[in-house]
Amino acid sequence: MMTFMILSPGIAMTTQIIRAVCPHDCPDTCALLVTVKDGVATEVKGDPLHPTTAGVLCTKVARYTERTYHPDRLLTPLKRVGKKGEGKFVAISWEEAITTIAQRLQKIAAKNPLAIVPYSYAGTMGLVQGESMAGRFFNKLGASFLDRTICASAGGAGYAYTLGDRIGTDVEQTQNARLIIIWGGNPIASNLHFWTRVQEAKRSGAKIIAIDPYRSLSAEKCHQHIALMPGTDAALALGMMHVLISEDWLDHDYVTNYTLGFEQLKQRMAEWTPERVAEVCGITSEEVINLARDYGATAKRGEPSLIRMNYGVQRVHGGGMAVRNISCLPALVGAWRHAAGGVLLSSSGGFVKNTARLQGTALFPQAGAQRTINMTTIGDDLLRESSAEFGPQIEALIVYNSNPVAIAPDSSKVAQGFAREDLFTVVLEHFQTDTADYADIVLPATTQLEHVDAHATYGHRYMMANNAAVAPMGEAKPNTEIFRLLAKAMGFTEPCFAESDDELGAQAFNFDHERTRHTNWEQLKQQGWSKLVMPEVPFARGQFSTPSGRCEFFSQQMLDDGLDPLPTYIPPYESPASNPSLAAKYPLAMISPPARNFLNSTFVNVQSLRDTEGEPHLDMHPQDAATRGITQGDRVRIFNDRGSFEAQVRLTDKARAGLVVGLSIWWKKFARDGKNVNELTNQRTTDMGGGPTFYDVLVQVEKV
Ligand SMILES: Nc1nc2c(c(=O)[nH]1)N[C@H]1C(S)=C(S)[C@@H](COP(=O)(O)OP(=O)(O)OC[C@H]3O[C@@H](n4cnc5c(=O)[nH]c(N)nc54)[C@H](O)[C@@H]3O)O[C@H]1N2
Ligand SMILES: Nc1nc2c(c(=O)[nH]1)N[C@H]1C(S)=C(S)[C@@H](COP(=O)(O)OP(=O)(O)OC[C@H]3O[C@@H](n4cnc5c(=O)[nH]c(N)nc54)[C@H](O)[C@@H]3O)O[C@H]1N2
Ligand code: SF4
Ligand SMILES: [Mo]
Repeated sequence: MMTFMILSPGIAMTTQIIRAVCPHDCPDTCALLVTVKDGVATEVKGDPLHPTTAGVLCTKVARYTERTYHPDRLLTPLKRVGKKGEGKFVAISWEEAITTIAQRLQKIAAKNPLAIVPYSYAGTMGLVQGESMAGRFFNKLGASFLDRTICASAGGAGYAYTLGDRIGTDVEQTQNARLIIIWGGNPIASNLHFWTRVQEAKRSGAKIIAIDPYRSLSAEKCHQHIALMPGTDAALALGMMHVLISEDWLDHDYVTNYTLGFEQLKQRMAEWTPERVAEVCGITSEEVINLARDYGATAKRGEPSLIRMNYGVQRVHGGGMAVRNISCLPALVGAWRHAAGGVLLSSSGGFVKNTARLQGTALFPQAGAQRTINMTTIGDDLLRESSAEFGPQIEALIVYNSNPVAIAPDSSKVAQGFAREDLFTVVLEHFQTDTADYADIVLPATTQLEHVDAHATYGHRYMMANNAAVAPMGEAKPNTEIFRLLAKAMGFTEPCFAESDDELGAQAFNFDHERTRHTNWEQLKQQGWSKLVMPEVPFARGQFSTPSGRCEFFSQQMLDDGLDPLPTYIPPYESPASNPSLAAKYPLAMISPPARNFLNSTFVNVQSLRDTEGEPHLDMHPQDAATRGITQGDRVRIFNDRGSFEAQVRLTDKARAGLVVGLSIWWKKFARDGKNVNELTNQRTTDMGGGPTFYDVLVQVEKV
């Protein structure tokens, strides 16, 4: 922290620069420098010295002070006075809020604590304001566990079966790759600092290929764009493997020494001819063959190829298998021999955390029954009665760091669940979101500028520390403090409930490991960030953290878990090929990837950012529009058996024929019809990991 006095005529102002971290669910986890003048944050900038941030922030966070000092910030606890969902509240004191909540939870817990469910995700990715004190509270209570699947669990499972921990190519190597495949990601919107390095690679001659059903902002700027149908990536990877094997682009030495099950893979791949794959994916067989040849030839030249695999491939029935199949590719051609070669899905597996201590795992009652609720199916689960199979009906839901009424699939079910009069709902928030409208009690939480935190990330390899820059706004409190107060009111006396945020920050990472030993919490707070000490080329000699230590083309664990042990293709639940009768009614596939100026549903209420996005849009191919009598700018209704929402049509061949795209995630209350795209998405889960299938949806579109 740097403090200096600036003397302007007549007034002495203190100006401080505070080291902070962007808390949002974004792989870049930027290092921030916050300028504070007389206790007010006046500017948020990227740290120029942090290698991956390099002084640049996205437009959303460059305007962070607009969010922190937003006139709609929640500044006092609120009690609902209107109907659920109506949004009518009155201010109450913290004392009344905490007492009301504690009494209600005590009553429910006395019958069965499993009827109480936490609901949280990555509104902040901080390890302190995420699941530290909250985890302790729910563990001590003996509440239901929440399976936090809404984003990355399908791919996490597919990656783990194949390669082990979520460790991949270091993003700081990107510019050295000679071939970069951006597979199911739109980095200009959602991984900006990776994209900067892609541009650098491009300038020095690298070939850049995007694989995406939609010509996204990023796909548009690549040398090649392969626009396959959603949910068919696993098949494309099988086709690539077929060509790599049949045309012998293999690194035989790498395959022999560092992989498992090549002979079985070879047999299986014989079935996946480029013609068959082309048919499944809705592309040409030349596209399949040439992609494999580009990939194989890069390796044969001794050059690194990098696959940046992202979330677009995971949000479908076979999302886990897609990640698994793609993860097999680098080992076949030996791409892992290069620092800039391989695949980057997530870097999160590199961090050494003290999760059990931080979250108080040992506090869970020894004799207590356990139950896990999958956050993806919260709609159905809120509507379930008690049963032997399900356990007790959900009676209380404590929501923090998430906005389920807007972001969870099959939204009308979610809203119906939240509207249950007998459900007790508490929402910890910065703003009166769609979810907060359904709360019995709303509690005002602090933002990143107002609290302490420690951050791991999924896009780079730096541990990060966030110092509080300013005092809490109004009566807002950090999540940790709110759970501390609740713990006290519930009579939890363990010393861990008294630990300060700084103590929690100090516990977040295990600093007694070869990756972390070079630093400690005090240093991290002063310096802001510190890189994990890890091999530059992690898998040059295998050393995968799978049971065999190899890249597992054949996985016994998958067989044991009831899955196909070899790479295969699992079709979408909803596609013309997999469900022709459904497609007769709803012929168009719909995807809803993030809009550039929003972060999931965060920032939708920041006027300047919302103005840039305009209103909810649907991108539609001119052919699909013509057959429906739809013209540019028309208001349309998008619908299926689960629900409908309205949007303004943009005719564009960015959406391939047969596909519509609704960039997301809008707050329902900012849409003219009070609805968003999740009215149409479904609660069915992925092949592995229990993840959501947001991009596995058939719809019909009509002019309003
Ligand atoms: N600006 C911004 N940044 C964000 C977010 C945000 O909301 N806004 N969200 C954050 C979060 S939570 C996450 S998880 C990440 C997401 O990170 P990414 O997955 O990198 O980002 P997206 O922008 O979602 O890109 C997904 C792309 O996949 C495409 N896609 C959809 N279905 C398929 C498919 O079946 N196959 C293939 N190959 N592609 C498909 C979409 O058209 C889209 O262009 O981004 C994070 N960063
Ligand atoms: N249709 C469709 N739906 C999707 C997706 C999609 O691509 N399409 N993407 C999915 C993905 S990848 C994800 S990750 C989820 C994201 O879903 P969520 O994790 O729910 O993310 P957000 O919508 O950003 O909501 C986070 C909320 O946390 C609040 N918050 C932030 N910091 C704090 C804090 O310190 N304390 C408290 N109490 N609150 C805080 C913010 O104000 C915000 O309202 O959405 C999923 N939903
Ligand atoms: S949202 Fe992502 S790119 Fe933007 S400042 Fe945060 S970490 Fe950086
Ligand atoms: Mo996500």
